[in-house]
Order: sequence, then C-alpha cells, then structure tokens
Amino acid sequence: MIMNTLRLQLRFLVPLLLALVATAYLSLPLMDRLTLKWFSRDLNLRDELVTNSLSDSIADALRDNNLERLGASFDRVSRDERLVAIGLCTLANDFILRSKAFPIDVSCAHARELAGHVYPQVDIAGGPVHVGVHSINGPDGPMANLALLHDLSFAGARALLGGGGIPQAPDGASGELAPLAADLRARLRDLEDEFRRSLGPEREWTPERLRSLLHTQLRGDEVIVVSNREPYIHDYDSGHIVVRRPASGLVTAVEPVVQACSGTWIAHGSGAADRDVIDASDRIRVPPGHEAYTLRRIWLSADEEEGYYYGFANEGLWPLCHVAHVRPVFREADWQRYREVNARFADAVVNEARSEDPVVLVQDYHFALLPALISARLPRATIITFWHIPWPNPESFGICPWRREILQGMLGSTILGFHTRFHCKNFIETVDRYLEARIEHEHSVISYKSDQTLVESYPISIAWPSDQTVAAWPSPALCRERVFARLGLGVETRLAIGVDRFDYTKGILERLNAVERLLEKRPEWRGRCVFVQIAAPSRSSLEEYRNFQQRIEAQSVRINERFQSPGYRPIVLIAQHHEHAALTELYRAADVCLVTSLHDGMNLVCKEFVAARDDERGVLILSRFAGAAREMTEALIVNPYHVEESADALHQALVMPEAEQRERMASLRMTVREYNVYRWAGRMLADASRTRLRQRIEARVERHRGQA
Ligand code: GDG
Repeated sequence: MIMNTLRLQLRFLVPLLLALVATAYLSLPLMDRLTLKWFSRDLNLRDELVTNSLSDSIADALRDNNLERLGASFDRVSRDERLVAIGLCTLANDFILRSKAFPIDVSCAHARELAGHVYPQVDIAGGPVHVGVHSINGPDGPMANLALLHDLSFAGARALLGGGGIPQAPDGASGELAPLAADLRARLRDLEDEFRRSLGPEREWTPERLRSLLHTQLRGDEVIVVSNREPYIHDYDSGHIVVRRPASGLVTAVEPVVQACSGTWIAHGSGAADRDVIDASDRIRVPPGHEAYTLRRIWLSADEEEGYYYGFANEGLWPLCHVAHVRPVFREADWQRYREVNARFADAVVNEARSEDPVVLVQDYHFALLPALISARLPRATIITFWHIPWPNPESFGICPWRREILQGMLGSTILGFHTRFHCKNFIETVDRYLEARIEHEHSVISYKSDQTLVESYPISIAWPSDQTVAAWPSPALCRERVFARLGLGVETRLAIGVDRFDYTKGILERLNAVERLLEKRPEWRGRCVFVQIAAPSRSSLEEYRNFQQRIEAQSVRINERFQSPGYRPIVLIAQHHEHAALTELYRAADVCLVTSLHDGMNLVCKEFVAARDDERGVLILSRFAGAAREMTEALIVNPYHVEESADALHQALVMPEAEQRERMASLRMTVREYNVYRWAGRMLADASRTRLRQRIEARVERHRGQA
C-alpha cells in the first residue's frame, strides 16, 4: 500500500519536479533573453528611423562645418524620441557633438562596445539604458557614428536584468508547462503595453513614417489588401475608356497604405471596361499614370453579386450593424452566395501570395468569413481585418441566423479592428454570448480554438493634405464665387452643405427636417439660408434605397414649395457623383457642414471638411452617433433624431462669430491632422509587426519546451 502510494506519488511528482526545474531553467534566463531581444529589436528599429531622419542634416553640418543647428536638433530629437542622449563621433572615436545629458564617463569607444545592449551600469535615467551606434554615410562611405541612448527605466531591472521574480509553478497536478506559455504571453504583453506607454506622445504620422515602418518593422513583408470595392473603376464614356474613383470612405482610407508599400489590392472588378484593361492574370498597375501597386480584379456573376453584395452584405449585415430602423433581410440563397464569394476571394489571396506569411488586410463586412478561410490555408499569415461599420450589441446581432459562422470567420483574424472602443466592447460581448471562447479583457484578446485575435480600436481618418496640395487649391473666396455662380445664389446667402452616399444611415431626412424647422422657427433665415445636399447614388438597385431616395426627393420638393420665393429655394438636392476637386470646392465655399448620421462607423466627410478649411472658417455640425464625434468634440454635436436640437445647432452655426469659428476649427484641424490615416494604418501595422515577433518568440519557446 505504502509502496503503491509512493509509486503513485513518484509517478506524479517526478514529472512535476522535472517540469519545475525545466520551468525555472527555461523561464528565467529565457524570459530575460527574449524580452531583452524583444526590446533591443524594437529600439534598434527606432534607432534606424532616428538615424535616417538625422543623417542628411548631419552630413550637411559636417560638410559645412556648422554644428550649432545640429545641437538643437539633437536636443529636440532626444525629447521626441524619448532618448536619454545622442552623441556624434568621428570614425576615430572622438566626440564631434553630444547632447547635454550624454554621460560624461561614456566615451565614443565605450559606446561602440556597448552597442546593441542594455546596460544597468549606465544608470543615468533612473534605470537601465539601451545603447545603439549607427553609421552616418556620405557619398564616399561612412563619415561618422551616431550613438543613441534609450531610457529603459520603465521596464526595470525586474524584467530585463535577471531579477525577474519567481517563475510561476505549473498549476494543477498535470505537471504540464502550458501555464508557462500563457504566463509568458501575458508577461510579454504587459511589457509591450508598458513599452508603448513609455514612448509618450506620438510624433506625427506621415506617408514617410508609414513607409519607414513598413520597411523596417515589416522588413518588406508582403502586403495584400482585400476589399469588395475597387479603388479604380474603368468604364466607357461615349466609346472611350474612362477611369473613375468610387465614392467610398474605405477607398479614401486604404489607398495611401497600399501605395506606400506597393502591395497588391484584390477587389471585385465592377466597371464595364474593367476587363479591357487588365493583363492575362486579371491584374493592372494603378493609379493610372503613377503606377504604384497592383490591382487584381475578381469577376462576379450577376447572381453572385446579387446574393453576396446586395443581398447578404447590404440587405443583411449593413442594417444589422447600423441599427437604423431598417429591418435586415436574411435569405438562405444570399448566405450561400456570400460563402462562395468569400471562398473565391480566399483562393485569390492564396494565389497572389508570394510568401507563406503575408500581411493580409481584409476590409469590411463583405468578408466576415475570409479571415478564417485564409488562416486555414496560410496559417502563418498575419490577418488584419478592419470592420468599417459599427458593431451592434449582442441582442441586435443575435437575430442573424448565421451569427456563429460570422463570428468564427472573423476570429480567424490576427487583429480585428473597429473605429471605437465601444464597437470593440460590443464585439467582445457578442463573442462571449454566442461562442465558447476565452477572453482576456485586460489585453482585449480572444482565444478561439487555436487562434488568438487582438480586438483593438483604430479610428480611421483621411490623408492630411500636403502643403503642395493646399497651395494648388483655389482660395475659399474663389471657391465660394464659383459655387455661388453655379447654383445661382446671392452673395449674402449663407450656405450649409451635406455630402454623402445616398444612404438611409446618413440622416439626410433628419437634416432636411432640421432645415425646415429652422425656417419655421426663425423666419429671418428664409431667403437667406440655402442647404445643398450632394448625394452620390449608391446601391440603387435595392428597393430600400430607391424608396429612400424617393422620400428624400419628395421631402425636398415639399420644403421648397413651402419656403421658396422668387429666385430662392432653400434646398438644393444634387443626386450625382462628384469629383474630389468639386467636393473640396464645395467644402471651402460653405459656412456650415452638416453630418447627421443616425449611426456611422466613423464618417470621413466631417474630416474632409475640416481638412479643406485652412482659412479656419466654417462650422461643423456632427451627429453624436458617428464614430467621429468621439474625437471631434469642438464640432456642434447633435442628436439627429432631435429636430429642435439640430435646428438650434444650425442657427448657432449660422450666427457663430468668426473668432469662435476659428478657435473651434483650429482645434479640429489639429485633431484630424494628428489622427490621420497614416496613424490608423501605422498603429495597425505596428501591432501586426509586434504580433509577428511575439509569435516567433512563442514558437521558439514551444521548441525549447519540446527539447526540455
Ligand atoms: C464606411 C463607413 C467610415 C461622397 N460622395 C462623393 C464622394 N464621397 C466620398 C466622401 C468620403 C466618402 O465618400 C464617404 O465616407 P464616409 O466615411 O462618410 O462613409 P461610407 O462610404 O459609408 O464609409 C464610415 C468609412 O467606411 C471608412 O471607414 O467612416 O463610417 O460607413 O470620402 O468624400 N466621393 C466622390 N464623389 C462623390 O460624389 N469622389
């Protein structure tokens, strides 16, 4: 009996002890080595960026022997990049220049010895310091070395220097090492969060910074974009082929990314002339005339388009996610087409992929099933899915007959992005309600089967116009003159505008009601205020959309009949697609821009309006139900369902003093400039690069475990 118990205990204890020893052996030094490498790699990449951005001015300063300005930029870069100090050394290891905080006891030679490492003894920042030394090259080769010292005090000796605490024993009696992996994962994430926080306020995101990130952090990894809508549509116009840009927020946002990394964009070829311009593999280089990336077109039959696009995506998921009082329609046949088309796009991704671990950017609600389909065939791919529309609460989503399949499909993503934290929270709660998944709320990570998905908010935006772009715009006064002449408006008229796809979620009806109420309540605006609505035709083959368009037309006619006078109509409805330049002209001509969505993922029109107003004039009225309302708090925020509130806001906007307009607009412009589309993409891609690195570390831990 005793022997039996002992044997049993030994059978149980020996593996457990072995596991503990293995854990202790593996975890401490390995953890520290891994985290050290982790941070070193990140810092080396940051160093490369700093070196790149400084190298021209250093080369110029050395050539002209003018170091004064360089000293100031060293101090500024130190502050921005959270560097402890910067030093510039000759190739013979003498200092040319060093920032004020450069430690007196660290020579150039010493810095070179320390390069690439974390050193506790260089304790000038209240903690350990990472040292990097990078070569500055001139036309004839290396000219000098740049020594960059990073503060690592946030990570502390605990994580990086071997004081890492007691490794957690495997819990339970199984003796398995699985908890270690989970622990390691959690700890890496904690450190990552701390690291991100430690970097402080961000530098501005620019196309160059995005390109640098793609080149350094993703080291030229392959990037593939998938969306339903193509960025360029080839059509026939009087027998000639013309290229059109679709009215779509998604295209506006994603194109700068794919341009920056010359990737491949896979999309439905929807133009009448699309087939006449592609090569034998259905590809074409775009943008026309400035070829920067490949567009691969997928052809859909009328039946496929009907079921997948109009049916399931736009009559089912669109109203389901927007909760805008239009009933979702779910048909079995549409669902089948949706599944088939998602499978066809998955084939195209696999077909286009030149590596086994591409970064795939899946765009929007047309492709909920695609992430899992890609992940099954390219398990090493990093799949970033961005959901451009809102995510509803679990009860609302629950009416979808295929809710589990949709969620399972989306959880094939490595990263799942929404515009706001609120949409992320709704999604996580929906998964919690309908699937057996493990949710780490602290890190916003869902584990489902063998996949892990980071659910994160990435507020989308626009590309902030460059100085050259702005310089090429006609002045606001000229824009006003042209628009007023075209519409036959008197010079004293106050102009309010709306620009949207013709969609029932955009609150166009509510906007018209607000204008009507204003004219009712405040007769002084009759004859003096005109509201122009640009409504780009959209999904017109759906009955719901046709009915909506008719209602808007009828409402405009009714309001006009009620308030018009000779030479005056309060509402101008222009149901036509416009070129971007025409929209910019209108934005610059307007006194007020109305964005009154009943529910909107983000809304880019409000950001475009603000970006167009370098004169810091004009007032934005913004629905509180647009994602943008969370960032653009200096707009007049309204509840579009509350007609009195919206009418009052319109009045307030029309009488707002110039100084207040300026104040609000300047602040809005700062927000949109900072939270631009490059930041949206950059944050997502930086998270993807961190995830890729973490996966590599985890794979290495797995291998160590296998060997232990
Ligand atoms: C979805 C989400 C999210 C409009 N008319 C014309 C035209 N537009 C352009 C605008 C703007 C875009 O279309 C509309 O963007 P939104 O963001 O307002 O809306 P959605 O198309 O519904 O986009 C939305 C967006 O995805 C991005 O994630 O913000 O919440 O619903 O860029 O300028 N463009 C042209 N002619 C027009 O007549 N060229």
